[in-house]
Amino acid sequence: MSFITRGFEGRRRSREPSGRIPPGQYATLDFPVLSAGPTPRISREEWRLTLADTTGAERSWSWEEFTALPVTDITVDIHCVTKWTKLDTTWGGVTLEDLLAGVELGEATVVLAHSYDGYTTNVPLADLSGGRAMVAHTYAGEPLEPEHGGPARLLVPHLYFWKSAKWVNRLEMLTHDRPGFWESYGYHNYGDPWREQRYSGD
Ligand SMILES: Nc1nc2c(c(=O)[nH]1)N[C@H]1C(S)=C(S)[C@@H](COP(=O)(O)O)O[C@H]1N2
Ligand SMILES: [Mo]
Repeated sequence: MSFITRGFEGRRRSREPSGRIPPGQYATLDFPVLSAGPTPRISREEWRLTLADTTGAERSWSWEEFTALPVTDITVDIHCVTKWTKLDTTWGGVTLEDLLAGVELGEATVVLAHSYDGYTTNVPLADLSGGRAMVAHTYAGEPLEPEHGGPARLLVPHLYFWKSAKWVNRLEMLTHDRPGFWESYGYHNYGDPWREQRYSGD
């Protein structure tokens, strides 16, 4: 009799189909919290989301106005540059398409997202179209927790997760690209996990 050791792996690996895990990533069931600083506590009463177009004109939503906008639910995989991937996360929020409806985009090509903690990140406007991005206020059917960006965060799941600004409060339309926080510290300007664009030069 022999012990069958075929298939033994010293390290437990994900049984997920490898086609869903971008290069260099591993799947996790945890939801790690990654923030550059302390979690800002923003009450729904004081919360506002402001959108500034390229002319400098602004429009803003209170929590009540924002949550009255049409809600879209999505299930997506998220990929952090620190190498964890979390499959099948479910979110509810307002797609950028719904948010930008009626906004004069002019020559804008990029959105610079600003957050309550001072964080910024830049995302091409094209990547926010087609229902691929939202300002999310719900995670797994519950109000988004402060640690994960609540009351609301940007969610751009097809790019590395640093592009998904937590505690977002301002979306600035730009005609010329400008790096955000991590982008100016050497992270890739675009951040496609499938092309492993972790750092500038990748
Ligand atoms: N406002 C803000 N947004 C942020 C960050 C941050 O420090 N501040 N960290 C980014 C990084 S590097 C990652 S990986 C994700 C982590 O999100 P999580 O804590 O919900 O996992 O948020 C991104 N959004
Ligand atoms: Mo990150």
